[in-house]
Amino acid sequence: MKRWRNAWRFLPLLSVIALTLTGCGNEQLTTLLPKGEGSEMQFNLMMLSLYIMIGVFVVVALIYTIVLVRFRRRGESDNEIPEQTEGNVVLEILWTVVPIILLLILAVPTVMATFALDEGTEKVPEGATVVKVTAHQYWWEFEYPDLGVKTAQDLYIPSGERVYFELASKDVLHSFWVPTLGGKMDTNTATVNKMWLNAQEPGTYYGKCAELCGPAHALMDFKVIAQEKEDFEAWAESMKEASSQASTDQAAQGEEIFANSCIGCHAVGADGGNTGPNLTNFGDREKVAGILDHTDENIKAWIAKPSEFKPGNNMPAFEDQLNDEELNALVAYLNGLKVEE
Ligand code: HEC
Ligand SMILES: [Cu+2]
Repeated sequence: MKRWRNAWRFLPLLSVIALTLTGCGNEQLTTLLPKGEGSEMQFNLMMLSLYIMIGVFVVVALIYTIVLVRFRRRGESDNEIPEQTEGNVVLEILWTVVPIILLLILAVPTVMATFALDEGTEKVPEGATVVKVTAHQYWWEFEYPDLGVKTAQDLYIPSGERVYFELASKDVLHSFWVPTLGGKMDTNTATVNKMWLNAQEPGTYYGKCAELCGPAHALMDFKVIAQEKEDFEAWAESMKEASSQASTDQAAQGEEIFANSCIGCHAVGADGGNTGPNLTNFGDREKVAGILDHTDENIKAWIAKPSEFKPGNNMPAFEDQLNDEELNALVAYLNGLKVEE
């Protein structure tokens, strides 16, 4: 008895741990604060099963407690054995039928949601935005085939409508996941997987790779930037017209270095390779390589030695080839690559 009384002393500690852990979330990266049509459907299914589980738990715990109290042995002299029952038709029907009903309540909406989440992916409705997503170790490429636009890291979509995705991978298995909006779905090398997302409000949502894909898997982050339809269309328009014209001498020097050392892997506008992320709107990005704060220092550090930040990634280090002045020139050029004001 004494030992149990002492156990209560841990209650404050447990509450502190619980409170601290509730702070370990990010509202742009959670399934529990859904901001998308798909994630809301999934959240409702989760809550439905939670309520059913709580209901079952309460009933079972209640019966358990009643039996425990009512049929307990009352002192030394209590040697009476309660009435023994064997087989009870009513009870057996009850505990067979009730779970069947509960499973039906769970199964019907689950199956319906499963089909609803796949709706339209085979035959995309007229006028909908389609995005081809290609996962690479360890970055994301986004192409809008109908708009003739390509970008990376930041996925721009119109809000308030379903956007259709064709998901594939360039190298190994990855998985595309934007917890706040819905998903997730694997990206494969041989097949194209399809899904849609619908961000109900404009905003920035975080995405992650959800399939272990190599040493920098945990750093394979991206962002979804959902905008009002006209803002999105304006963005796509300016992406098409984006010019890589350097505006200062320093940036012009950077452009030249870029044309010599980088363009084979990185495209700006329509020109360049796609071994690395398209940098047409690099200056608009909040992060460098999806993970580092967008500061001049971080850009330089990244170009000098990318593997320092993302182990095993496919960009070579330039620390031995470029001096500080050249790195500064590159930064000036890269930061000038903007399409948004
Ligand atoms: C062999 C191909 C290759 C070359 C050459 C190359 N890169 Fe990269 N670069 C990559 C890859 C791959 C990534 C993506 C790394 C990752 O996130 O896993 C990348 C990422 C980047 C990023 C981050 C992009 C973003 O969207 O945040 C910058 C900036 C960058 N490279 C600049 C340069 C510059 C400047 C040069 C030339 C000095 C250069 N790269 C040369 C392959 C290359
Ligand atoms: Cu991955």
